[in-house]
Amino acid sequence: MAGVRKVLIANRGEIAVRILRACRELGIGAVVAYSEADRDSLAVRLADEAVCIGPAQSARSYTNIPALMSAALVTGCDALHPGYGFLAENAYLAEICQQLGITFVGPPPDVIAKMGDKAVARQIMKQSGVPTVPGSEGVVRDLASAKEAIRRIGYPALIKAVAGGGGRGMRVVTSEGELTRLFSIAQQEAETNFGSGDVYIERYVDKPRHVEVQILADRHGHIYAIGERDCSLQRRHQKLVEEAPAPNLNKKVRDNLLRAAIKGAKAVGYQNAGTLEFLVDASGNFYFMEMNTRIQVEHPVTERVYGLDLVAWQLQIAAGAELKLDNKDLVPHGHSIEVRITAEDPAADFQPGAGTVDTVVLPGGPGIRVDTHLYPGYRVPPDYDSLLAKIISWGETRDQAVNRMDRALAETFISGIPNTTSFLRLLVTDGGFRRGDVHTGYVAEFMHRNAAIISRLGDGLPASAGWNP
Ligand code: MV4
Repeated sequence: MAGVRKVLIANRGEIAVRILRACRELGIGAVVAYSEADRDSLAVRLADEAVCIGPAQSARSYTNIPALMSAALVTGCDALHPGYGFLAENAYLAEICQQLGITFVGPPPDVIAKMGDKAVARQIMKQSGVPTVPGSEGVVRDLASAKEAIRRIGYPALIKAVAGGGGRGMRVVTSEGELTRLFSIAQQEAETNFGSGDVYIERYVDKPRHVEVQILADRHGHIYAIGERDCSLQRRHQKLVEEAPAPNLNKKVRDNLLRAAIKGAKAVGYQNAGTLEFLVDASGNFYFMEMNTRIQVEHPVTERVYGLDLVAWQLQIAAGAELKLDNKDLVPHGHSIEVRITAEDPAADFQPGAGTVDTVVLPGGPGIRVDTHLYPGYRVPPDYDSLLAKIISWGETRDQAVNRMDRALAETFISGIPNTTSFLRLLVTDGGFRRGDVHTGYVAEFMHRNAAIISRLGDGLPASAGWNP
């Protein structure tokens, strides 16, 4: 056994607190690495030990590998947990950890590198029989090759920039005429925006759902799919709401999806916690998109319906423990929903805000969990992502989970900085969401339908009926 006795938490915000809690659950020591901007953070205040790794700018602190490694070595850590974001999917960090004898809490460096290259990941999945979106074999260089590729896959098709990502650099074409007009424009746009004019082509999946499968794999060959999450409610590729299990997913489709995910994870020699993302169309066809080699923001909904502590398992797996689960452990119990409260102003096109938190009233009661780094008087630095709190509800049924989320959001009150609490309450009480009628275009449609209400959120108008300040 590698053994893990003291972990460097190479992250900030709510996930640093989450990792710290997992360390405490396991009786492992923890050191919080923090930037100058995070000196007064909750993670630092709760930590046994904390070490400053540099200035606010993340390039000089949270993504500075020498600074992190020095922090780990001087504090005597034997493991490093990267959380999500920052260097969580950086193969070099995993590699350097290995060389310094520090256990990286994640998969081996070569697995991170392979899954980090989207073309390589897709190729490996395709070869091992995991469905991928039908498309061109690699880069399409000219119009003639584009026409040829689309002859096989049909219209509508999607031109994607190789160097794009996060939904940027995609162009739908619905006919050969449109392709002829747009192909060279798409190449030029790719060159201008991403520094490479390389594009490829895929069949366009209309109104897909984003469904992802949670993988947990130990270092002894045990590998499990811990169910799926639906993360279709996104705004500009930022997730707003996630849930487990995915609503209205045909049982056969679900079984095949989980089987495919296990097959893919086995094919890459996966270890630790990871996620395979799929697009699922209205007919139940699913296609591998990418694999995330980290713990994800939305992991709590899986924890809630499977009764597992995924972060604690990440640490135990890294320490060499065996993970043995029965079929009965792999049956979800009830339904769980997460919303992400961010420091953005929904009435001002979600403009991010920073500042000092005044009042924080967090929800509780049956079926509610809150993961947050907020406390009254906390100053939200402008330097990092805007996540403030995750509220996770649970119910025996999806309806109960939605009702409890509605109640929880009504109880929630955060003042001093803009936040999305009332917007999220409006969203989760919307009719389509209530029916589980979700897809990746849902939020855009919802915003359109509710533009008048959303533009006045924050004026204390609707959706804040619970807490009277
Ligand atoms: C697609 C697609 C439809 N058809 N590919 C957006 C982010 C990137 N990871 C993949 N994305 C998409 N790829 C084909 N062939 C629709 C999307 C998409 C999307 C995917 C997942 C979650 C939210 C999304 C929102 C808009 C578009």
